[in-house]
Amino acid sequence: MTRTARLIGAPTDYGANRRGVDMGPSAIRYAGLAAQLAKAGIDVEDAGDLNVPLADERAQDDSVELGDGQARFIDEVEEVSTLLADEVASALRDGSTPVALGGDHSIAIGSVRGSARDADIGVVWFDAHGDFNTPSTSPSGNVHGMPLAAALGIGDFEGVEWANARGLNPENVVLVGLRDLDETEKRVIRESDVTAYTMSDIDERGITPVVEDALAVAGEDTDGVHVSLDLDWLDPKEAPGVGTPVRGGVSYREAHAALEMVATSGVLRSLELVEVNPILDQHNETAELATELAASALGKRIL
Ligand code: B3U
Ligand code: MN
Ligand code: MN
Repeated sequence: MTRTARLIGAPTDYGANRRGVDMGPSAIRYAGLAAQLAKAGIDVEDAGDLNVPLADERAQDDSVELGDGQARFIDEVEEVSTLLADEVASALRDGSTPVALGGDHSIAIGSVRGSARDADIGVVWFDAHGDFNTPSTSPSGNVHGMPLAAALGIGDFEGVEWANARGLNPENVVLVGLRDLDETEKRVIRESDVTAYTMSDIDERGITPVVEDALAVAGEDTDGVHVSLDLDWLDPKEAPGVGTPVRGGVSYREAHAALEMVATSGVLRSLELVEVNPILDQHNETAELATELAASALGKRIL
């Protein structure tokens, strides 16, 4: 059966410390995502963009308490997450594969929650960062460094209904390609039951075995896997247009190999592309890369 991808734009940067990622959905659409997917034999629907609160109306005092810590723009993040969770869940109910276009990585709170609404899911998180901070451990207060802790209800996020993803067990969460973690965040990851593969694991074992394991762990006893692709997973040479570039990321070929494996595994339930920052990009190449990688994940074949 042909897959139908439903694009859902989440033009928000409330979770990030730099402006610009709110233009990500436009940049990715402009890079030709719909046309590329159609060329690859995937049916495409475009649900348009979520109605994100206007940044110009941002509160002056952006730091909000949550639990024992601080999270910037948490009310706006909640609003966007709630809208996105509904859109993702309804795409799935209609038999489509939701493809959320960020936006900063805080949108994952909504996409994971939406994907888990009617199912038990796993998550594969391709990222330089752990995104495992809580408001108490975060050095920045930026929610894009917290979405996994939020979805799993860790620390200050315990019992925060709008953020927690009910059908998600930490045993089915796998991080891939880590290379920039905060000290306390490391401890929170180690104390959790998630699986984390760093860039060192990829260096030692190669991308293919690592991603094979990641998909197996995420998919075990679940109804499908949400794949979250932070473009800063790639080396900044390949993906310069991201808010927080970190040297030493995966190559163009490694990224395609990984996302092609996502397609062949058959477990993909929902996908998101985040942290594309057109202001920092060169000729929209990071958005184009995001587009190509989405096509690979959704089943584009070379031959
Ligand atoms: N871990 C840091 C930095 C960071 C996380 N995610 C991004 N940056 N994109 C933090 O602020 O939590
Ligand atoms: Mn991230
Ligand atoms: Mn990142």
